[in-house]
Amino acid sequence: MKKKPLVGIVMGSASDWEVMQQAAKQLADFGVPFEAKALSAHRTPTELEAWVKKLAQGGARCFIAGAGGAAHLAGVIAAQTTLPVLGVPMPSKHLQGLDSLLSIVQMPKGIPVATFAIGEAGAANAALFAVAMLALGDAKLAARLQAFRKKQADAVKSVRLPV
Ligand code: RP5
Repeated sequence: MKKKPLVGIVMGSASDWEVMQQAAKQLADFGVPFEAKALSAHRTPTELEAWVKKLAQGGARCFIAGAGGAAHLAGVIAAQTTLPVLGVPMPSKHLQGLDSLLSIVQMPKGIPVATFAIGEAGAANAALFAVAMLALGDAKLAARLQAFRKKQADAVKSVRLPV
């Protein structure tokens, strides 16, 4: 039987998948069950609300939301749930994602969204942050996260420069 999603990954458009698949890949690598969906704060607000409710009631622990331009997706989700919402700004055509970043990061006091870097690094880091939160109550996951960090450190330490 398919495991219930612990993380909801949502993006404003199918065109965001190219970036947001980094979040999905990272969660899959850690064995964290997730559900990924394209839903828009502006174009499908009713369906978005129903999906957030469904996931929250089903036991999801946080949401990762990627959107571009006037990127209200993460904020709109945060308005509907007290679960942590992690926002990922998409690179955009005209302002290279600065519009997305400012739209996501400038939430009004009282409704927080944790905002990550623009693009692929942000998508992967949002997933790693979700893993870190879940690892607080899951020793096996915490050990996997430690091993992941060690692997990165070892890769840096093994570098031999040609001098
Ligand atoms: C936003 O507008 C989406 O998150 C996407 O980043 C951007 C462009 O959307 P499409 O025109 O590809 O549907 O809502």
